[in-house]
Amino acid sequence: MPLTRYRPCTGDCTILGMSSALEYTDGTNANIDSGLWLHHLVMFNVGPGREDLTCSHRDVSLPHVSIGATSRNSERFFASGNERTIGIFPDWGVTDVGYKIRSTDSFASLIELMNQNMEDKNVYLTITYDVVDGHPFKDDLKCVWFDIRQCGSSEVNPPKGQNKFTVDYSWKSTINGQVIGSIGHLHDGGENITLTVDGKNTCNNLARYGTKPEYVQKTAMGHHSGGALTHISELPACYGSQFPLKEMKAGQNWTIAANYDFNQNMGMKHEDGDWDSVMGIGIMYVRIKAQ
Ligand SMILES: [Cu+2]
Repeated sequence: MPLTRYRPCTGDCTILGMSSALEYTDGTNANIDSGLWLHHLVMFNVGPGREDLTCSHRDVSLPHVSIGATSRNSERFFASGNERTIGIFPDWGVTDVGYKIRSTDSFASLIELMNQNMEDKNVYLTITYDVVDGHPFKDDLKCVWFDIRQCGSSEVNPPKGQNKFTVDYSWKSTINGQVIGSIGHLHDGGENITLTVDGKNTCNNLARYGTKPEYVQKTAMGHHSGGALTHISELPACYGSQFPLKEMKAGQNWTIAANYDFNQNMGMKHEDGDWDSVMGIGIMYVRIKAQ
């Protein structure tokens, strides 16, 4: 479901952080324990000068087409799965840069929600911004989107008969900058996401399961009833000392690897017993120095 043409401010502003959630009409949390999933939210910024670096070499990029744009006039800058990662740059120790929104920008989103109940439910998708007016900082942030099915559906079918496997994607950098941190997205069964630069590891997002009660189902529900009851509840961001190699230079080779092991944590299953498709996404925020 695409949603287009909204923004957190009129005129210029700067985003310092973001998160997303689902709420019932009375403001309470709508989550897996009551059968409600924030399956995916992908946010795009559309406007002159916007470019999605990891897809702009493609004439057609599916996610961008889906919101009525292209990878040469829009860029993905935030996403959330049901783990509902909070990315707030000052919490990462970075207080002098943010993502600059211009008066010519507008936002669009791809949204997929899931209700495992037999009856309809009314919920709100919420997006929370930490935002300041204007452009108080000299530098800007660029978002670099890593994806095991890049410029496509983001979904990969697990290799038949394999419970343990890795899916990866590499990108040759076209920019110079400094990474301030990264967030990621995995599906159930995912162990971790690693990011490497020229073969050297620089981030390991370890998935945690069932660390909050709202991520544990009491009974199996709906069409995924063959799968697990305990789901990914946290995929912590990489920043600071957990992201040791911060320099991004044109020509470097950056790789994301999503490691899955259904023997450790069950994935989602179809009614026919096959594992559901999986994802591996890394969203890296890179400081671009003012000229
Ligand atoms: Cu997903």
